[in-house]
Amino acid sequence: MKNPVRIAVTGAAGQIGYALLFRLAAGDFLGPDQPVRLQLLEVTPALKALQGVVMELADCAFTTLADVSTSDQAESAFKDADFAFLVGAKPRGPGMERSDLLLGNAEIFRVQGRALDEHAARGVRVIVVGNPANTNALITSRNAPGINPRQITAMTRLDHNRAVALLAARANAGAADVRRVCIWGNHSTTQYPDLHHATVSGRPALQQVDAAWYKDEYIPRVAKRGAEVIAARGASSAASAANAALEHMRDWVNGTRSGDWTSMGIPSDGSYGIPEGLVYSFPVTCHGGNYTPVAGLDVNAFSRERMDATRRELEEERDAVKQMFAG
Ligand code: NAX
Repeated sequence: MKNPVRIAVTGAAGQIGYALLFRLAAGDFLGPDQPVRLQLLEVTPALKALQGVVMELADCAFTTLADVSTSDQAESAFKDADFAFLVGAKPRGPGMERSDLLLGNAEIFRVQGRALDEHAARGVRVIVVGNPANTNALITSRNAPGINPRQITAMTRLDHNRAVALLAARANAGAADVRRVCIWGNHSTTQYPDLHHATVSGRPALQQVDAAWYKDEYIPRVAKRGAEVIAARGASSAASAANAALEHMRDWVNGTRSGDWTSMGIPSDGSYGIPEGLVYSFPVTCHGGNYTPVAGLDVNAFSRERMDATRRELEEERDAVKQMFAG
């Protein structure tokens, strides 16, 4: 057995936390030979509920779970962390404007960015799940000057997976037959699921579905799938979100499959006209523990319009939380 790696998870007593922790502990992330230490962060009132989750983790007798610690202090949860899943965030309450949500969560990620900067391993890889995920990732990064901004990413993998699944169903194919779907932009309803480069069973996806369905049904349905789940389940996506977070991190570490890519919210390198540093979802390939945005894709007028709309929303979010950036 190897030395344990340290995985910090925030919002660990929440519903995504409940779906995520058992998979991390079972070795679904780093494999059956890699023990993990889970370092769980919650707000003080949720620590009791978290103890119940810790008991259940113990009751699984996972051979890959070396240790579990809990805390309401970010410094303690992020100590020497190799990976951090930033899931915890304030939900949007009744009567709350999007701007209130932005600022309320901005404070959480400002504090956590500082704590990561001071206490996490220098090579820590971070995924921000808590909404608004892209902008929270930007705030985290802007408060962690000692960590390479490329190591702080936002989750759009759930949107990506939804896009793959809905395309596969329409084309009477399986998810494994679908390649090169991508999500551009924000994890919000302005996101742009792009099928112009996608294939199903090796043939262009847009030759297998009609253009009106793509534009009028598919794009809005992927973007609003979260609301569809809430309407049916009475609660927001949890197991699928946990799965997506795990796959985002696993592909980052182990690589994307040959001939395919995935979608990750990453600081823009300036390509495709997206301002440098904005945390925007791009198609990426992962190899050797690193990710690389896919370069040189053709962007037609249809795509350009949508990529710019979601870019504008992210710029507005960034401008609304600027006071949270250090320095
Ligand atoms: P829950 O409300 O079930 O759990 C959130 C947990 O975070 C709570 O237990 C809460 O006590 C904790 N928390 C709040 N502030 C904290 C802080 N400062 N430090 C540590 N813990 C804190 O929400 P859940 O359904 O688990 O969703 C978590 C977040 O993921 C939400 O912001 C949600 O909007 C977001 N999502 C993001 C998705 C994405 O694709 N990026 C999809 C799924 C999900 O909606």
